[in-house]
Order: sequence, then structure tokens, then C-alpha cells
Amino acid sequence: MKFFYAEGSPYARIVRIALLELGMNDTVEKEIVTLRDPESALLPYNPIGRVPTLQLDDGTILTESLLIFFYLDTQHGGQPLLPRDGSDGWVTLSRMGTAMGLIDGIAVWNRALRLPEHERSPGVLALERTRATRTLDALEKAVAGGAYTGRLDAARIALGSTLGWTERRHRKFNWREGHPVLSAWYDDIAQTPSFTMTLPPIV
Ligand SMILES: N[C@@H](CCC(=O)N[C@@H](CS)C(=O)NCC(=O)O)C(=O)O
Repeated sequence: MKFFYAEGSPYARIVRIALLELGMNDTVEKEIVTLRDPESALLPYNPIGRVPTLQLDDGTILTESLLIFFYLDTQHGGQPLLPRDGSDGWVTLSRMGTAMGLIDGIAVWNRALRLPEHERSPGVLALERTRATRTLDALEKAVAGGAYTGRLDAARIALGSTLGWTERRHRKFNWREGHPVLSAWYDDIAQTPSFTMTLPPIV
């Protein structure tokens, strides 16, 4: 298998953490690729040009982090990172959806901020700030009530990865403010070796 990623990608990071947690990291060849680049080494494999991208041994290309999670869960004998049989009451899927939605919104916001100022849409910036804050408020309550605890499943990986990414790559937004419970939750999960080994570079 070959895994294409970028060190600054929050989506690729959740798969990188999963590979480490599943003990599969050393069995996968890896290549760091450029993004939004017509010369990117990824494009001959994946016309979508996004990471994470996983090439299976038979050449099949998987793009989209959730689909890669589905595949990885077929490759180990342990408890699935993302159970899809209702055995946990669909709780992991529900929490994963919220964490992925948080990444999606903050990624849109971050990309908008990278545009020259005159090309930025104030409406998009305001919408994404509101979405992120509303979701963090809900997560603060959920985590205070015991959500996102227990074994390191896909939802915990996605939420921890997103918060760490936001702190290092989307520095205009202090997500910790007003979210002390979530902040303590993050400080705890951030100590996990698979998290410390995949920290995105600060920008
Ligand atoms: N829904 C996709 C999103 C992946 C994504 O947007 N990746 C970004 C990096 S953070 C990317 O590759 N962007 C390059 C581009 O948009 O051309 C997933 O979950 O894998």
C-alpha cells in the first residue's frame, strides 16, 4: 500500500493517526505531495488531487478519509475504529460526523483567509466562524457529559486531530476560549504518541 499525504492536512492526519494506532504504519509506503499544484506527484494517481489518498496493493485508489477508514477497518482483527453495525448504538458515527463537520467548516474558513483580502467573502468568514463556535459550544457540553471518552475510536481521533490542527494552522481562532472542558480533553488526548508524532507544522 502507498499513502499520499501532506503534513499540514487535518484530513490526512486522522488517517496517519489511525495507521499508527492500528500498527499498520510500517507496512505502508508514504509520499508527501504538494496540493493545488498542476505538477503534484499525486495527480497521476488521483485526479481529485486531494489527500489523504491510499493506493491499495492492486492499484485501487481510495480518496476521502472516511472511505479509507472503512477500508482500514477490514485490514485488522481488532475492534473497528469506525463501527458500522450499530453495536455502539451508532454513537461513533454520530460523533465522527460532528468532528468531520467541524474540520470541513474550519478548512473552508482557513482557505478563505488565505485568499488576498479583496477576494475574501465576509459572509463566508462570518458563517464559518459561527458554525465553528456553535459546534464547539455543543462539543463542550457533550464532552462534559462524557462523550468522546473511552477507547481511541475514529471519532476521538477526528476531534483531537481537528482541535490540534486548528491550534497550529488556523491561529486566528482561539477555539479554547470559552471551552475549558474541551480544552482539558484535548490536552489529554494530545499526549497520545500517535498525536505527538503527527503534529502539523505551525503556520
Ligand atoms: N472530504 C475529504 C477532504 C480532503 C481534503 O480537502 N484535503 C485537502 C487537504 S487538507 C486537500 O487535499 N486539498 C487539495 C485541494 O483541494 O486541491 C476527505 O475527508 O478526505
